Amino acid sequence: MVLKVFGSPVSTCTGRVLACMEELGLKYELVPVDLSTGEHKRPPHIDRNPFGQIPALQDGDLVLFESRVITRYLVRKYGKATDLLKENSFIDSVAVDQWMEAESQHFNGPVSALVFQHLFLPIFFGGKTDEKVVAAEVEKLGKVLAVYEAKLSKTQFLAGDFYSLADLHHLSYGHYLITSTPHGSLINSYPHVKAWWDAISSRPASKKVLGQMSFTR
Ligand code: GS8
Repeated sequence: MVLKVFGSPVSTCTGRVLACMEELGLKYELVPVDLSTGEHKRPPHIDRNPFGQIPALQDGDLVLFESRVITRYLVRKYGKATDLLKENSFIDSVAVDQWMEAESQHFNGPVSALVFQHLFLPIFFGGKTDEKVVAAEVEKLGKVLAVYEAKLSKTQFLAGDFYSLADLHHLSYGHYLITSTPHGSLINSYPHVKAWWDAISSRPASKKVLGQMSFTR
């Protein structure tokens, strides 16, 4: 039974799942869900994700939503060889948990707000970038990246000297921050963050997924 991902190749949360699948070398089918027609708010998609969002994963009879849960499921079920959760080491696995949480609690907020202001708001909602919101989010992101810089000056990747889901979870929003907002230079202003970003975004699995993530305006 082939794994099915319901989503869109340009969606950040779908991209998170696809990057994990590529990293694990899994075969999958990407089943498009068209947000522009509201397909995500109606059956059958609303039965896959009761919050009416993408992505969702179907693995046989099991259907899951929440991209960061789907990646953990995939690593636990199919990822023993790569072990992107480091579950063979209690201490390393806790470090992965901690930095996965840092991504969702600290990095995701300001970065997704900036991507919304510069990319999604103008192209999908015909809105105008609010520079006051942008300034506040840039300040928040700068503080987060200063914490990342301090950590990445001690270890090559966030959880340690090994690539993990904690790093992978940053790929899609990091990509849009760099390609679709004027604030990608924030990454470059922190040398260890920049070296980390170059390392994680140039992995073959990352390049394959991020290469599909662009919008024509
Ligand atoms: C968020 C999903 C989400 O925001 C996850 O899976 O990680 N915490 C969830 N999906 C967006 C597309 S961004 O990739 C979405 O479906 N937006 C449409 C909507 O909310 O109506």
